Amino acid sequence: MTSRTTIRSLTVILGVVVLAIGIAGCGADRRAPAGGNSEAASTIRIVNAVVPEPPTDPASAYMTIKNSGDEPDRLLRVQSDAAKTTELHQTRMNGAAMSMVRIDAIEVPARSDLAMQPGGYHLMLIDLTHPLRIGGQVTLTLTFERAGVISVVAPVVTASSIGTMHR
Ligand SMILES: [Cu+2]
Repeated sequence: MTSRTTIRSLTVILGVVVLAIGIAGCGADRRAPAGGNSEAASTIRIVNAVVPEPPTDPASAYMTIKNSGDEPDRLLRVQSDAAKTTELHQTRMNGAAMSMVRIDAIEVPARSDLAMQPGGYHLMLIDLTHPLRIGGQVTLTLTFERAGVISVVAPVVTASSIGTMHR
């Protein structure tokens, strides 16, 4: 599909931009327990984390971030064992055309849920370290401004179960 090719080249361009900006600070040392879906004693909880099986590199990841606290929080960065680079992305409408852009952070308002889903926020896993197949798992380590580091394990699921990628 040509749209996929477009996405691919866009991703390459974005990757170059990221390299140019230079993301430092990729050394999350504090490892939160990766227990399926959530993190105890935190105002931030991650549920429904999934990675639709990608036809090729890159892959995307979706989840819902639940903030039970009285303060907003911000997802600042994500690392994964499955990809050399993980970016925060947002799909936007540009007139009739859809495109995705890399964003610096995802704001999670107080006492609310933020759903990452096709057509909106998502994570982009670029330069996969191994092929992602249905039934596999991806560990995602998320760094929040207030809640700190939270790890989740996202199963690789059929792409159709979450809708078309990047739409
Ligand atoms: Cu993307």
